[in-house]
Amino acid sequence: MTVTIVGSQLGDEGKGGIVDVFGDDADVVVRYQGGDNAGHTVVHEGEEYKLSLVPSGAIRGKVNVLGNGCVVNPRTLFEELDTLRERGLDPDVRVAERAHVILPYHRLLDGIEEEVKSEDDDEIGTTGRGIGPTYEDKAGRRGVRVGDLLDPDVLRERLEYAVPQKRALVEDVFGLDVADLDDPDALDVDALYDEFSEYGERLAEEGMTVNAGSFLADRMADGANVMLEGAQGTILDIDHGNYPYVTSSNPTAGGACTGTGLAPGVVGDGEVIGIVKAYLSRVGSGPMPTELGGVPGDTPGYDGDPENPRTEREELAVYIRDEGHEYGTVTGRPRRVGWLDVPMLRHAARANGFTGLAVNHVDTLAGLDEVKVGHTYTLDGEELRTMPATTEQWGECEANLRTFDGWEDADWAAVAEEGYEALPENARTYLEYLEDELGAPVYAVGVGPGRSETVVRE
Ligand code: 2SA
Ligand code: MG
Repeated sequence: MTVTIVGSQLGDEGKGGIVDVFGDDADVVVRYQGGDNAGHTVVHEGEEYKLSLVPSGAIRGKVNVLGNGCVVNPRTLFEELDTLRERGLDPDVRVAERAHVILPYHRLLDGIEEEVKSEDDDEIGTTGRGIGPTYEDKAGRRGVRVGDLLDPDVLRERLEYAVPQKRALVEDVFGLDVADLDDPDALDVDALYDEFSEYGERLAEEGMTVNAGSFLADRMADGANVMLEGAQGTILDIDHGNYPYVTSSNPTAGGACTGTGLAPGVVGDGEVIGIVKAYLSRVGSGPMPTELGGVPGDTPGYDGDPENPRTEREELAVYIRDEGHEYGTVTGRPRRVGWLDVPMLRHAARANGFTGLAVNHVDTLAGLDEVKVGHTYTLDGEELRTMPATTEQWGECEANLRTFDGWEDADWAAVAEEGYEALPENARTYLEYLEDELGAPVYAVGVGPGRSETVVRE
């Protein structure tokens, strides 16, 4: 049996808390896409752990797999493993031999390209981890795979092919002098070979590499429950998201098959749980039809000065941002916030085939008189129930809002203890609207950051 956890919006939906709740039954936790761009905080037995690559199951004594759809930075991998070991844990993490390796030049190129685009204000706002350039090399058939690290001759051959191309790109296309770079070794075959063949030795010594598909199929044949943990979200999906403001992988449920080697029927036979934040937040660039405004520097006419009269919408945005702690984990920059975007969610429900929903941050909206959602869009005088295919069209969509009566604040831990029926009635009306629109039942409701603040529906 598999359970796939997918973000239905733009990342930061609170997947971690839900993984926590549903992960108990899992024997194996698998990531199927992305790399160390997936910062999550896990609280376990009173201890807080910050991870960006290693699946959260590592903290709970599960078997963890980084699937072939992932891009793996061995520096981050071993740093996170060493930190967990120093803290007394014994993480069991396997890495797919087919997964691609993030090399220092990928990070370098990620940074350079963002810098170049920012001159025209066109940057994506990437996490700078080299994710995009690594997937580019994968598609361009010039990547280095985890399995290649175990074979020094192959590793050298791959580097000798790729590195001169990267060097030419840096020097001839971007006009930079490699000697002036912070890390000139990022483009030095020998230095890369030395460092990365050592990672290969360590992977081999610790017996960490696997043929992911058969490893997982064998475990399932023995009765294991597998949790497939998506990172980022549907609207950041390279195919189904708002291109080009996307990550370079497939967070959607299809990625759980291609990124692990489990067949579509296997994943489709299990649960696919869509994680929804009860409103919308966004880091980085791109349209947001239900945006409330109020991010200093991003919102025309608002400079962040609290003395400045704000519009009511901006006030509300600032309120929700603070209540929901919507500030970037890494940079601390304020996230853009808006009302729930239901056409976006209908798109996500279709693309992923959600069998259930988990709705988070229901407590954040408590205390508001009214809660709104973008129910449909208007584009060129026509009403749309789902997202258009181009980001330009999406940017022209006007959200048609629907208003719900707000719900009062509550003792959320007590509500979680008591169960779904203990939620304020107006909150349940809101959740039931979502069930109807998305054609999937609400399995869980997040009413706070802790595990004890998740309402699990029986
Ligand atoms: P990249 O670095 O190439 O993946 O960046 C491309 C775009 O994808 C966005 N992006 C993210 N947005 C929100 N959350 C992200 N990660 C979460 C975190 C983890 C999660 O809390 O860090 O929710 O699973 C994430 N990763 C990438 C990025 O802002 C660019 O818009
Ligand atoms: Mg996050």
